[in-house]
Amino acid sequence: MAQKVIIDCDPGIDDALALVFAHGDPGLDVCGITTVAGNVDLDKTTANALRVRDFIGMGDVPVVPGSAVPLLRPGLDAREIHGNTGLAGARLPAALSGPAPGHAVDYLIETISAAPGEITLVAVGPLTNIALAVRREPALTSLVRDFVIMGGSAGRGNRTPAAEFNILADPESAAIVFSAGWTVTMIGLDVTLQARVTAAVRDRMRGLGRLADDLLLPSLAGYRTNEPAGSGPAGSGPAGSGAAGSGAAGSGAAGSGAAGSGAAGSGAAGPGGGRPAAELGRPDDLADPAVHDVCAVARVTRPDLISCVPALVQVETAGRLTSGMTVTDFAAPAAQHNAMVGAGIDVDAFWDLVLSAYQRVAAGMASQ
Ligand SMILES: [Ca+2]
Repeated sequence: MAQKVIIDCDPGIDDALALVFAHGDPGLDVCGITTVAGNVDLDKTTANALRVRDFIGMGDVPVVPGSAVPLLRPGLDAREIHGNTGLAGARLPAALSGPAPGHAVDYLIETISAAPGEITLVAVGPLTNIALAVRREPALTSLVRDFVIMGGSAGRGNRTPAAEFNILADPESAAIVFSAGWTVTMIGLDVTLQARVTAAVRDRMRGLGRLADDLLLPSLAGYRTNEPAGSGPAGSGPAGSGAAGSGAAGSGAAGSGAAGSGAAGSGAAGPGGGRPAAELGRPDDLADPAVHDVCAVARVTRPDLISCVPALVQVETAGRLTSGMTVTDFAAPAAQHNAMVGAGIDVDAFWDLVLSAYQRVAAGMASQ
């Protein structure tokens, strides 16, 4: 039986590609989509989720808007990567209907509580909605079947040298989520930068009709041209992040022990093979973009494709240069582990899986 998932997202090009994948994969049953401010503002992430939903024929899956701003900090977006609309290049018609009533946090609590142990929650944007949900209903951590995020990195970041965008955008929420008492499956840059859209992958997308011509290919092209040259020495965001709200949180959550983690992180490449450890955290490159969020959804339906290593992950909220860093300690005692950290991915099998899901979606669209 297909696994029920709720996808909390901030579309965003790779979010859109992840929604299409989730819809097309026979192992997944998308029962809801919640939105959060992230790549672009909440109105746009919600509108984009609705447009993608209707374009690919996901029926009446509810799209429920959530948090418009991070817990403590001013909003941080990624328009330079995803375009001003959030779906640069895509040519999607207007949505057929509006968002569902209510707030994402209520929806998450109500829906997950109504089906204990059945629903896997996949969060592929900043973790604001999830933090609010577990604060309001702490039992949520034991009511989900599983909890998977795209975010973080055991190595280096992409938006800053230390931090990945989803975590950097709302580090206090991420700190709450990682210390909530559940196991977070963290599919971060260590995995996602391995699964790139090469020219060969794009070739395999051709022939998928409107799905490819109006969404997949043009948005990937927009994504590529909008990608910052973040690999330069200065990195991209010189951490306007750090200053903002750091002292405020008193988020004892993050705690102390950063010790030793850096070193361990780089050693963890092993399990899935893949690139040498030194390359795992390298920033996105211009030629072959990564599709981060798709990897997190793939882990839900095919856990065998993405290997994970248990660890203690703590989120830096007070760092001057390292705010939003997911400090990953693979050497922590097992009793302290709060995460399964993605390390390796079978790239060929991943693309076979994703492209066959896209084929299913394209066939469904063609028959309408
Ligand atoms: Ca996202």
